[in-house]
Amino acid sequence: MVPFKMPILVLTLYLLQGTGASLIKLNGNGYENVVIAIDPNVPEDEKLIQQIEDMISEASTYLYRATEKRFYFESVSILIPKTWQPKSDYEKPKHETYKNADIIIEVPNSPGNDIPRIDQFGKCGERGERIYLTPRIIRGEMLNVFGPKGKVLVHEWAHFRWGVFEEYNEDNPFYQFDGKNVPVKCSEGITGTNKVYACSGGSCSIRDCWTDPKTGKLNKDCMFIPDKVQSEKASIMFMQSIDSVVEFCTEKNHNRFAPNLQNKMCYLKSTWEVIQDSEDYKKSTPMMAAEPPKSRFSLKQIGERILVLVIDTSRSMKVGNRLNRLRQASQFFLLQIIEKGSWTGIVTFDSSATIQSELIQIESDVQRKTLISRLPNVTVAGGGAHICSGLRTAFMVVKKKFLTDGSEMVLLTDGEDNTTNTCFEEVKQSGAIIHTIVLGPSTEKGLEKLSEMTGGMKTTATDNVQNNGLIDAFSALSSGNAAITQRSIKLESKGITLTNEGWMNGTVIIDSTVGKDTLFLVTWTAQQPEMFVTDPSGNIYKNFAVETSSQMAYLQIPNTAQVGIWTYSLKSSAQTLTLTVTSRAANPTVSPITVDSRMNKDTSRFPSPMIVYAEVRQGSLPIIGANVTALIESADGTVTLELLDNGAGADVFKNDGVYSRYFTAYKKNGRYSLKVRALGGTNTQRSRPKVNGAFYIPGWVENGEIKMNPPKPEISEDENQANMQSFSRTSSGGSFIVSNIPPTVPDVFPPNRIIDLEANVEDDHINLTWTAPGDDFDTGRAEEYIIKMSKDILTLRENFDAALQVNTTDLIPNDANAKEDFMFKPDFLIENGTTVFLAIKAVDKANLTSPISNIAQASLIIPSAEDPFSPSPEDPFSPSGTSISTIVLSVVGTVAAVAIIVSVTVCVMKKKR
Ligand SMILES: [Ca+2]
Ligand SMILES: [Ca+2]
Repeated sequence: MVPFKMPILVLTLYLLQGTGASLIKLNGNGYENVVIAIDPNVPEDEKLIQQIEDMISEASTYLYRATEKRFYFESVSILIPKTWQPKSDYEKPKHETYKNADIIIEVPNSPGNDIPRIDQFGKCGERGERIYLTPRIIRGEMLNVFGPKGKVLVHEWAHFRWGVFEEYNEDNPFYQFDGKNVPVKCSEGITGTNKVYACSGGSCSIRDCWTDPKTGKLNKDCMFIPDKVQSEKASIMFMQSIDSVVEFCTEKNHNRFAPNLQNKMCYLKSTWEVIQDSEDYKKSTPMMAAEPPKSRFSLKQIGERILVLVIDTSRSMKVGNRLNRLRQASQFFLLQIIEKGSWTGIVTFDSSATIQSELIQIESDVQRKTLISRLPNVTVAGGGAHICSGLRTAFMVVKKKFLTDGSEMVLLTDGEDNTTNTCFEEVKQSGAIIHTIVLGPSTEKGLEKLSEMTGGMKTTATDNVQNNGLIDAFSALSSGNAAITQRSIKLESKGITLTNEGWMNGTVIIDSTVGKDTLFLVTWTAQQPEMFVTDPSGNIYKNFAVETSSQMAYLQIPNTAQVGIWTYSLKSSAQTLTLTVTSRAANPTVSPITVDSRMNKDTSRFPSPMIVYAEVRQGSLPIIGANVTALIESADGTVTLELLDNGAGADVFKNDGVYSRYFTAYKKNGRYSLKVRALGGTNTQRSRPKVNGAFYIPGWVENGEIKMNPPKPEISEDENQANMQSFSRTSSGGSFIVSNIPPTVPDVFPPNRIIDLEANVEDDHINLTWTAPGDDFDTGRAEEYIIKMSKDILTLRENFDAALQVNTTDLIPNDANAKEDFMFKPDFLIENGTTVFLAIKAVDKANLTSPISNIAQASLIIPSAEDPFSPSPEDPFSPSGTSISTIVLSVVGTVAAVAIIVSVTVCVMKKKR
């Protein structure tokens, strides 16, 4: 194994789990409960808090104006790290945690790399995950590059809240239009100049751009440099840094020809049109006042973790050996998952509740063992379950020492209680966070609600022991506020049912980012197996601690576990075995590789599809090239899906470390749970962070003079490319409920929308490439493709069927996610300086059609030619379907000596990040 070379990586809290759990509410016109968290690695600086408040107040004014007096920031909580000096005006957080924070203030991943960014996985109009800013941006030190911090936040907010995309294109900043190279911009009225800024040997110079005689394109390092003083007001999603820019592009001034992500993802719509389609817009009416109301702030400091296990011991918990499995899982939680320093108590309930343990602060294994000894016994099992009395008693336990605000209740139940709504108000008032773990098939809605209204996690475990669901659910309960280096990281979670005497063998990779506190946990259902673990040097470990009555055993590896491949061997009689391996970061200053996963929503009504997302990252750096598999379990069995980071189908960005896939393999109504496994091999790389956020302005034209900003810092190739290593991770992605599935499922799923269509002209042919969709979104094989072209971009979007059809008789679709490549000779002359637009749809066996793809553009430019083409005698693009005479791509007229140079621009972003 190639050892992981550690660059200077600044540690950031890395958080995905529980996202979608934002606490923001739009009340009238004001956004309430926005949570901004200062990462614990940000050096203590009290002034930063005031600067964050200033940023919000500024942003609120910009937002109000940009949205025609519709939206502003009403109330914001700022989460202050535990390590910062306490102050009397700091409150205790309630439901606000680092996990559900909307904006994180982080130290940049390499010094000087102060770039605002946003995690946005979804389609046009879908909310983003979270905004990241750095202290230097908040202090106004990046003013020349990104503009005022309040405007930066409005730009990021539009991504985050309304799912709009960038209107610039960093990789391809120019495109060809009307025979000219023009900058990608929105609106077109933005003025500036195109220049090259070249530095060598310590001196820099500004030069003119030049056109490549072969392609007709501008040279690669040509940049658009905006004028400092101008009057154009749009658009915020292009360059919010320009002083005059205070609006979004609208239908009127949107540049639909610019090949940027906004046009690609949003069907050429302007950002303002997308905002107008949002739920926020629809449920609000503009205000009258010239200025928005003032934003309110609360400062909340993270404190110690306070957690109570609230365990259902009612009669129904005897089914499927639930109570013993619960003992196993909660023992594992108390031994390994819950962090040192946490206060923990235990309450059990059936028709009434009992305190099993008051709050104990975990300082060493002594307290862990004490708590374990107080877990309910297998034989305890009373009458019906009363969840509300369990929760009330848990609140009481907390109140003896602390406020209930921000305390966590881990509610374990089979959900056989429909009276939980009787204590909703009390739960809300308590300020406590309720995590629910549901055993068995119950879909009682009250439980979801408890988690939802308090920002807690929702997990589920079936009675299928082999899937290890309950232990997975508990392992997901590491603190939402602890630094990632303190959290338990799951490397493996597996189960097997042996029908005869046999072995459960396998390997686990310990990579260099983990290895502290490594634990192997084994459970069984009948008889204790023989257990061996071997480290990479061949040393054998047999000294498992055995809990015979709980049918479990665990092995703790002392110090830091050796990097490499560990093997385990369990010899057993016929029964079900499970194996779980967890560890913690090896180095308190190096972020471990993490995998976080979730579905795009918590509930789905058939036939609405769902999407699985898994983020594989080290700190903020994406890990690409990993094998990522989702296991989606229901009472009816487990479906396995390979997740892809290919920028096609469900996956919006290629190589951003977010692996995605559609899930449509619905079987029965009920509760499903998600688990994701990620394996890193020799193809795995750490990639540069995805740039998705405000544009880095290269410089300004001021009084006719060009003033350049310092060039954008880059992470060196070295740090990215050389870092290959193997790792294994397993992540629990929570649970979701599906309803309305008919007894026999018809084909209602079309092929997915193609979002990576590219066009190239090669001699007299047009070459198209894209990623194949499947029969059902990104699974299976489509039946046929329909390709259309037009000189008018809107004809393709609005009237696809009527546009000129490309003959695709010989084009047979490949399996989903394969690369498609199709070359054809158009039956017409492409005039110099014109652009043709192309789009594609896929059709499945049930004759269901995908939405129209992104629109690719192909342009012909002959540099320095006056007008080598005469006009085409007839317009082949007329939708009347008249037969088209064959016109050869040729040079007409007197300038025959001019070489024909055919080039192409493409209406897609090349996502080489
Ligand atoms: Ca991706
Ligand atoms: Ca289908």
